[in-house]
Parts: sequence; C-alpha cells; structure tokens
Amino acid sequence: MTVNPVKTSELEKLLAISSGLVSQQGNERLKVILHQVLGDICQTIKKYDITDEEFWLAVNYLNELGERKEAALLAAGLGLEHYLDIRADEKEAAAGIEVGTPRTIEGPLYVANAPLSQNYARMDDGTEQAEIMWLQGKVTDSNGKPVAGAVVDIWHANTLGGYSFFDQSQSQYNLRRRIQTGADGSYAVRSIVPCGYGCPPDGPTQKLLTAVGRHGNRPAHVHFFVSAPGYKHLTTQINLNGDAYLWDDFAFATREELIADPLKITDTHIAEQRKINQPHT
Ligand code: MBD
Ligand code: FE
Repeated sequence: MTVNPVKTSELEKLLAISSGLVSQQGNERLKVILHQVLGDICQTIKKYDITDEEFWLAVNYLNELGERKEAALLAAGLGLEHYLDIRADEKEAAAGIEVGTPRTIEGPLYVANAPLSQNYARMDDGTEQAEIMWLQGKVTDSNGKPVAGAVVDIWHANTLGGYSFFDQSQSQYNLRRRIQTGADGSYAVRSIVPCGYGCPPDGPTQKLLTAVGRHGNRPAHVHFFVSAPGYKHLTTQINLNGDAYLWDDFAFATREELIADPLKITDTHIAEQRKINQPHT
C-alpha cells in the first residue's frame, strides 16, 4: 500500500532538469536562480495565458536588444539598476555605515581609462559652440577630512545628449576625464553644459517604453566615479536644476541631495568676487 505518494508535476520535473538542479555538475547558485526565474516565467505564461505569438515576440525582442547592445539601457529604464542602489542603501543603513554623498546609477555609457591629470582638466575638445561649465569640488572622508590623491572620473553628454565613444561623431574621450585631487582634496574642471540624454528613438528600449506609455529621457546630468585607496568606491551623478526632466528621469537616478544649481557667471558676478577677494585700500 502506498501512503500519499508525492506527485511531481510535469512542469516541476521539466524545471528541475532544464535548470540543471538534477545534474551533478555545474554551479549550484546559478542552478537555483535559473530554476526560480524559469518557474516565474512559466507562472506568468499561465497567469496571462501568453500566446505563442506573444512568446516569440518576446524572444525576438531579446535578440534585438542584444543586436543593438541595449540590455543595460533597458535595465536602467525598467528601474532595475536603480533598485540595486535601493538595496545597497538598505544594506548600509542596516549595518549602520555612515554615508556621505549618495550613490546613484552608473548607466550604460561609461568608458574606462579617460585621460588623467592632477587638480584640473578641460573636458571638452573645443569643437562645440556651447555654454562653458565650471565644476569644482572637494573629496573628503565621512568626517569631512580632505582626501588627497583621490581619482574623480567624470563623464557627461554633449549639447545633443550624446556620449563620446558611443556617438562616433565625437573625438576620443571627449567629455571624459579623470582628475586626481591635490593635498586639500580639491579638483576642478572646465567643460560645456550638457543636454539630457534620450534613448535611441528607433531602438528596442524606446520601443518597449513607448509601448507602455513612457518616454526615454534623462535630465541633464554629470556622472562621477570617486575612488581612493582604502575607501569605498562611489558611483554618483549630479543633475542640473531647471531641467524639465529633473524629477521625470526615465532611469530613476535623481536624488534630492544630487541636484546642482547652475550659477551663471556674469561680469557683475566676477566683479563681486574681485571685491570679496581684494582687501580694501
Ligand atoms: C545615460 O546617459 C544614462 O546616464 C543612463 C543611466 C541611461 C542612459 C543614458
Ligand atoms: Fe548619462
């Protein structure tokens, strides 16, 4: 007599084999995660009675995403990259770790090994007619003590929202620089005011966003990596205040503490500065 034989459904058997769970080889963590994801997909197929046509549409979409190299762009647009920040913030808070400047997403457009200089860099190649942008800052530890020799890796878009390397019309490393801080932790750059980025209008990311009634625009922003030996790496951005998309970023990267108020430097402003800096005679 058999008592309550546990029945394994056809789907359970399929998933156990297809994810490799029943195999003696392979990566165990990968197997359980793949098992979960495949199970979730099958549940979704059942719950929404996905048609064959819809299924193959999705498969072709993934091919298109790869062909256009937009997988990371879609991850940003779906808020998944921002979710990684939410998780990292949660973990830091739970561990009672002090934080300074908040993190926000890297995005898909970083290029390593930009020209490196000390204290100051000019970032633009001078070919664009654009408003000059000065950025200056100071790298400090969480107690406010300056960090000398920190590397500030900055990258941003041009006036058309395009990034060098990805936008082949720009010169190599245009608007990408690494600046090493001096003894007082300070750095400064001269560049041009960027415009916000928009997803390629004919690409698969924008196609999905449009299909769910969303836009694919970011406010004007400047990316930063800040690193120094013995310190945790910081990935962040600043958003330029006044941009129409400031709080409507398709990639969810805006944070209150990361909004920068652009200050227009006028002749009178410079005169005021001189008055402040010059002792009265
Ligand atoms: C960008 O410039 C960007 O920063 C992100 C997150 C996504 C797409 C383009
Ligand atoms: Fe960007």
